[in-house]
Amino acid sequence: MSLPTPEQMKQAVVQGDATGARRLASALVDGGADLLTAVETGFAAGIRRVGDLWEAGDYFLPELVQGAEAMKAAMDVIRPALASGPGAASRGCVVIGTVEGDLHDIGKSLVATLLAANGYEVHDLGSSVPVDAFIRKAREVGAGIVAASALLTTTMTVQRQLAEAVRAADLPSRPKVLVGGAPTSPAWAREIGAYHAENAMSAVAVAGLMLDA
Ligand code: B1M
Repeated sequence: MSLPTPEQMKQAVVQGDATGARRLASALVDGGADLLTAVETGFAAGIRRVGDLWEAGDYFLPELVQGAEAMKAAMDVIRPALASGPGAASRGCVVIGTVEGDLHDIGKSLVATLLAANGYEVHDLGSSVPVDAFIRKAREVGAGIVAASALLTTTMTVQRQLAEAVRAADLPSRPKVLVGGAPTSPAWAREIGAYHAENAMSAVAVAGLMLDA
């Protein structure tokens, strides 16, 4: 049986077809596909297309929500398979979340999954996480990395507050801050004294560099 094509995956999300997206995701897992590439070229391309249609005024909020639900349905099938990655021994401890006021958690969850799959002990606080909650958890678990996602230009400023709060908290584990999400950039990360990763795969590489630095 042939594997689903990126176009089929993209269309399932664009059409908000959660059942179809779940079925395609199962076929990818069962067929031994390269799941990260499939997500990026298929389902994620679909959700970005939904965002473009919404921005153009062709889609309204219900279609945006349906697209996100289809994407999540696929990720619910794919995440456990991605999570069975190579690493077993802990390479470091990461506290991750999407910043307060921001409900976008698909990209953040992908980053969390890949970090866990690559041997990091990951504490995922979810979305709309207050700065205080990041700090409390980082203190509790002795995190080496505090990782924050932001998808809105209005919420990326919370990443600056977080970076400042982490420095001010003077935690015994001296965590470094990693930021990411569509509106962020390496220049933004430099400005706020943090590290930056463009996507989930590079987050794994950057986390390694951060802990070695
Ligand atoms: Co929202 N939304 N949304 N949305 N939404 C965007 C972000 C937007 C760009 C759409 C658009 O206008 N084209 C726009 C933001 C505009 C701006 O700020 N400049 C927008 C808006 C405006 C809004 C609302 C305000 C809409 C409204 O209510 N009027 C509202 C805000 C709600 C809130 O958060 N308070 C809203 C709501 C929603 C939904 C709830 C419907 C849904 C989210 C569901 C969910 O996540 N559970 C949603 C969605 C799905 C999107 C789009 C279409 C897709 C986001 C996504 O999941 N992408 C998005 C448009 C777009 O991105 N083009 C959009 C797929 C994901 C795999 O990619 O998240 O970029 P991404 O993650 C990547 C990288 O960025 C990186 O790695 C990931 C994997 O490669 N990365 C990191 C992410 N986090 C990282 C952290 C790291 C490292 C890398 O280290 C810590």
